[in-house]
This record gives sequence, C-alpha cells and structure tokens, in this order.
Amino acid sequence: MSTSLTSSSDPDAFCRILASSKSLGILTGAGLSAASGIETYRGVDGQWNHTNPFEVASLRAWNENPDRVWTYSHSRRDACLRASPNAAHDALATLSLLSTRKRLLPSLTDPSKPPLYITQNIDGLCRRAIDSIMKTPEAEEMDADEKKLVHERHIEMHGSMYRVVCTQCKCIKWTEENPLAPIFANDTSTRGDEKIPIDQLPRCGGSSWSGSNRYGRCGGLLRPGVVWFGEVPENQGEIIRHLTKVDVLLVIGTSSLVHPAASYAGTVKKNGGTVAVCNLGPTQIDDHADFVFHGPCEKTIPMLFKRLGQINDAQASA
Ligand code: BJW
Ligand code: ZN
Repeated sequence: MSTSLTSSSDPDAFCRILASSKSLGILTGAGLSAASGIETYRGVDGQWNHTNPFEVASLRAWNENPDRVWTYSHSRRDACLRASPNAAHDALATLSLLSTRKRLLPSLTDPSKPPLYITQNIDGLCRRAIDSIMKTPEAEEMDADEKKLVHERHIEMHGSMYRVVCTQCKCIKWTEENPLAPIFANDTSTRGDEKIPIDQLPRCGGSSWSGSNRYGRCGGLLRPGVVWFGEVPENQGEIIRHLTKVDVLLVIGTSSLVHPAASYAGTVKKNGGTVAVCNLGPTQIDDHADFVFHGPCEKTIPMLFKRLGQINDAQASA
C-alpha cells in the first residue's frame, strides 16, 4: 500500500460505513485467539520468542526433522483442543446468521450470502464458534444451501491442525483425536531433545496400523495439514476473486507481517474499499487503514457490533 491516510478511531463513523457495506470481508490472525489462551506467534509473549519458526514451520524443517515439527505441532494442537472460542469469535460468528446480517448489515448486496471470513488461524476456534451458532434456534430459518454457504465463505488459509495429510498415499483426514500417536501421551516437556523414531510419529491408518497398503491406511508418515513458510496458502484464487468485491475489510488480531494475507488490505484499498484494523497495539498497516481500533478484540469487536445494532435500530425506527 503506498498511500498514507489519517486513520480514525471513531466507532460511530465506522459503524455507519459498515452499515452501508454491500460486501464485507473479515481477516483474522492469532490475536483473535489470544483471549482463548492460545499464544500468538510474534511479540514478547509469542511462540516465536521461544521457538525458531524455521525449525518447526517450514518444509525444510519437516524434511530434516519431522519429529521436532510433530512435537511442536502436538503441543500447540493439544492447547487448542483445550481452548474455547472467546467473545470476539462469538461476535464474528453471529454474522453467519441471516437474522443478524439483516439487522447489522442491511445493505449487503445479497443478504443470503455471509461475509467472506478469512482466517490465518489453524486453531479451528472460528469454525467451532460458527458451528455452535448454527445449532441455535436463530439458525433454523436458514435453509441447507444458506448454511452450506456459511462454511464455504469461511476460509482457513493456513490450513488446520485438525487435518493430517499422508505423505505417502496423500489421503487427507480431519480428526480431533488426541494424541495422534501414543508417544505424545506422555508429557513432551520431559522428553528433552530425545529424538522420536519416525515409526512412532503419527501414521496413516493410526497407531494400530497392521500392514495394509490401502489408501488412507497405508502406514505412511502423516504431516500436519497446515501451511508452512514457503508453501502456497490455500484457496488463493477464491480469496482474490471475492476480495476484489469487498468494500469493507475488518483486519483483526494480525501483525500483518506474513504474506500474502498482509497484502489483502492493500487489495481492498486499491479497489476503493475501507479498511479497519482491530489490534491490541500498532501494526504494519495502521498508517494505511481508514479506521484503527486499538485494544483487545474480544472487547472491541463486541463493542462495535453492539453500536452497529444500536445505530441501525435507531435508523429503522426513525
Ligand atoms: C491482539 C490481541 C488481542 C494480540 N486483540 N489483537 C519477504 C517479503 C514478502 C514475503 C516473504 C518474504 N520472505 C518470505 C516471504 C513469504 C512468507 C512471509 O510472508 N514471510 C514473512 C515473515 C516475511 N510467506 C509465506 O511463505 C507464505 N506463502 C507464500 O507466500 O507463498 C507464495 C504464494 C502466495 C500466494 C500465491 C502464490 C504464491 C506462507 C505463510 C505460512 C505461515 N505459516 C504460519 C505457521 C503455521 C504453522 C504452525 O503454527 O504450526 O502461520 S507462520 C504464523 O504466522 C502462522 C500465522 O497464521 C501467521 C500470521 O501470524 P499472525 O496471525 O499475524 O500472528 P502474529 O503473532 O504475527 O500477530 C498477532 C497480532 O495479534 C499482533 O499484532 C498482536 O498485537 C495482536 N494481538 N492479542 C487483538 N487480544
Ligand atoms: Zn497413506
């Protein structure tokens, strides 16, 4: 982004723009899950402060040291399985409901289409919040196609820690089984630098694999179904296709240091859209954003949506 704008932090001014959005996009990062107890990556309290990302989140690391990658992935996955969505996940998930969209986003070109929800997070907490809200009585007015769209327009661009991919037969499996291999049943912190033999790492067909060669049970080494540095993030075509139509982009809890997600705000600005950043503190893209709301997103997002509802209700009854 080349232009520098003077950003505003006026919630009412932003809510008026949000209320007139015809196509909303949401981009989230690790800060969204901080209040759920999941460590962010960067910053003083971040994962990369005590773990070298190139030892655990690159294809080279995987090829050289899959046990190190799995030990890291298991401990993060274990923490995420124990965590629950927080108030920011829940507030964003309400936009999956047709009734909420009609009230909060009355100008959407197609109210039956939920906002484009792109997350860099691999922790599944956004999806869990959406799944819970889709089980509430408010979701009953939505038909099967409308519910399907909610899932289609929720994109986990860096993959998911609940997905594993077999490096041999290439099968993809979604699982919340924990641990994925008996070796991780013991406290990993007590193992020190001891290497785990490759046949004790998660394998295709599970730990009781007994020699079949079948697809999905071939005994091959499983890898986490996440996107590492140097790999191409998922659904890029779809993201760019939708993003060019987005007129308001909410960028929540991301340092905006990792590409290509870091460039999405620029795409929206280039197309004349509005960008709002919600982050604990300053980020790379604040100078280019139209609105910046500093503070914990588990507070700012519910606050903005509450205000948006009040403004829309007042307008409707005027
Ligand atoms: C709160 C809060 C609260 C805290 N409320 N806020 C040089 C220039 C440009 C690009 C490159 C370059 N060198 C290499 C690249 C490419 C590279 C890249 O961008 N590197 C940069 C680091 C320089 N990118 C890639 O390799 C990507 N692939 C790629 O580019 O392919 C080429 C291609 C693209 C498109 C089309 C065709 C080709 C892949 C990136 C994969 C990232 N993977 C990871 C690891 C996941 C695996 C695992 O954990 O096991 O994904 S890295 C990590 O960073 C993770 C995250 O999704 C990602 C982004 O982090 P995020 O979410 O922003 O978190 P943080 O911690 O950085 O920030 C948290 C924020 O929250 C902070 O700002 C806090 O203030 C805030 N916060 N509490 C609100 N309560
Ligand atoms: Zn296999």
